[in-house]
Amino acid sequence: AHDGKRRLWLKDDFQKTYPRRSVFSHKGSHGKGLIVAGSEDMPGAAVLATRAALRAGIGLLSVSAPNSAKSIIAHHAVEAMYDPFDYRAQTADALPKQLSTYDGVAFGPGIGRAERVEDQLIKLLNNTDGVLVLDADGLFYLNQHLDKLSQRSSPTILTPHPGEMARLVGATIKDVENNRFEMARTFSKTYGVYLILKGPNTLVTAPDGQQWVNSTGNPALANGGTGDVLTGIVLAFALQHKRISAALCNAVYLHGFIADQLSQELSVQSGIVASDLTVALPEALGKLL
Ligand code: NPW
Ligand code: AMP
Ligand code: MG
Repeated sequence: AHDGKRRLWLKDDFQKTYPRRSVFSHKGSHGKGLIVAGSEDMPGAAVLATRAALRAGIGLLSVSAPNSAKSIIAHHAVEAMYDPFDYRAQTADALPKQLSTYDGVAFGPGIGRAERVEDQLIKLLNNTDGVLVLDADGLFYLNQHLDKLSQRSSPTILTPHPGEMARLVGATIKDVENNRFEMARTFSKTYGVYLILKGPNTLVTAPDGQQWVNSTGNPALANGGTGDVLTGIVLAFALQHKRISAALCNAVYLHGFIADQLSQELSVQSGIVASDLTVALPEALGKLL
């Protein structure tokens, strides 16, 4: 049921809220972000998130990845910088100073599920002053540390698919799918987070319980890496919009819209891969403005 606190997010909303650049702006004006992503087995997830954040207009981007992945990522995303600091290997006291130079951090795509990942998650939750985006393996250990979410004073954004959401709340995927509106609202309000519950008609929920349903996207997105692309767009938009909720609705809207444009042009819903989305982003954005 529509209770006045939930509505569709449409092209008109996108146009009204998308930030235009000032002629006096410089790279420092459009957000300084850090993406912690990738591992030896999954460098591609970091490539996708990185390329997406760059295409989504982030001002300055650094990437933290293990050395085994770094050169691969750098090859595919030359505009990013590569943080010499491997957050997986450093001690806790070294972390906050480094982190304070970023307006926002995205943590999780392709990092795997080693014990170090849980340690890093705790450090990020305790020490990040700016926007924090948690996705993929960055969500894996979060169900043990939900209490730390409420203690954060700056925006926290979670981007689970139904499988990840089920783990977060200790429910089955079926429960999530049958109760998505209520489950998302209760979760966001309880822990004070922005939640992007992915899937067809992705649902964005703000910490106050307001909800927006996305109207773009199609099964062309139903293959590996598209969520990693969304994470990059989410970070970049969160650092450029005035309101976080508009940033997230626009990120999800654009992500789906790119897929819709590509499937229309090619008359297919398969064979479009995640990296195609990053290449097609600027042209799709141009059609929305
Ligand atoms: P089932 O069994 O498949 O039907 P995981 P992941 C379920 C990285 N990647 N609706 C699913 O269900 C990511 O960044 C790297 C309902 C299963 O139970 C992560 O770091 C790539 N259920 C890592 O891989 C490209 C859904 O959730 C569970 C659902 C693991 O991420 C690929 C699977 O979730 C990938 O992005 C849905 N829409 N979606 C690369 N090129 O480097 C999923 N499920 O175990 O967290 O696995 O999402 O693949
Ligand atoms: P992930 O599972 O993290 O790779 O994220 C998958 C992305 O693709 C999310 O943004 C989903 O909303 C989107 N997606 C997956 N399947 C569909 C579908 N059938 N229709 C629309 N969007 C989808
Ligand atoms: Mg994912």
